[in-house]
Amino acid sequence: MGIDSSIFGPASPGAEAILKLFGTLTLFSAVIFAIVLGGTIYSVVRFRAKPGQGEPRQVFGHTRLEILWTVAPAALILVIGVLSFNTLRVVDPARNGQPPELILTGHQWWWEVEYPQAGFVTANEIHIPVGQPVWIQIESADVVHDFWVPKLGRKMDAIPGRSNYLRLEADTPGVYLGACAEFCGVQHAWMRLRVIAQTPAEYAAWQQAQAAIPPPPTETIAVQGAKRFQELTCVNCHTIGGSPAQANAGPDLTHIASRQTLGAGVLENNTANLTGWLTNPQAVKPGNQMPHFTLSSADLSALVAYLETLR
Ligand code: HEC
Ligand SMILES: [Cu+2]
Repeated sequence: MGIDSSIFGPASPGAEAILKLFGTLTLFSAVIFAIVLGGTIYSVVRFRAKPGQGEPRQVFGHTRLEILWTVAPAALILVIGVLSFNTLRVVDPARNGQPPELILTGHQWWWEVEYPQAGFVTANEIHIPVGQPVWIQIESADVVHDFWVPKLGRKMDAIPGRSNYLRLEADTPGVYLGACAEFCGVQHAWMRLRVIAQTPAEYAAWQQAQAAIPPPPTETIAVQGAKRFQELTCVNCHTIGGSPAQANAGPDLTHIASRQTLGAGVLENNTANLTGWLTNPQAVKPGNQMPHFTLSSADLSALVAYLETLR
């Protein structure tokens, strides 16, 4: 899972603008630091008290110096202000009523991802077309969360009862790691997400696959798993398209097998880890909102077989 997520490798115009501003301001600070430290060292050495020397000459008020140390910082702040506003124009442009491509809702401790136009819901994984800015609407189902994908730019809070918008864009195809950046409870650290930037053709194919209802299972064990899913309490919290399960206290599982991770990034999505999750989600991600059911081993393998058909 070692995906590079460093702000020093920006992959969007917004992230590039932020890094550039950061570099310039660090340079300013370094110069000021050198001037102050250099002046201090010079004064300490040059004006050190010598034996037999009395009190040094006292100076009260120096108009020229006072003007200088008022005007210089004010000019510096003005320059920083102009640079910052220019950066803001890039990272936070006006939306002008454009509809969001997707609606992202923070839950303790996972992300619900809805594509309203294409008409489907997924979790912990955002797909976008590469090189095309998309607007995302950011919501919260419970407490304040914060969406942050360091390589793709600025952060944006997810606040209950308030819609925030962010323009998301990636310059190159790839997987970008993101995380909740506002402490939101015990599993805040495992509230990650991935942004997957694809070519427009791949993106369209992905959308089409996600919007489709997966075919009913045919293998006996998977058929049994589908039945047990409806009989157990799973249906009270999860949605599976084309089945009676239509709840959203937990992630939508319609295409769970097509996703890269389980538990908002805590596990790579594969058979062993899916089995481990269903065996005891509380051991994998302590305190998360899915209870430990102590499933029989027959139920466990049937459920895993079924969920793995949901591609
Ligand atoms: C009380 C609500 C609740 C019930 C009941 C429940 N789950 Fe969950 N489930 C959740 C929540 C919440 C998560 C997300 C946990 C997290 O990542 O923090 C989850 C996550 C999952 C995941 C991982 C999905 C992903 O995208 O990460 C699977 C698979 C899953 N549940 C299957 C089941 C099955 C099978 C059952 C029935 C045996 C079940 N769940 C019952 C709430 C529930
Ligand atoms: Cu959080």
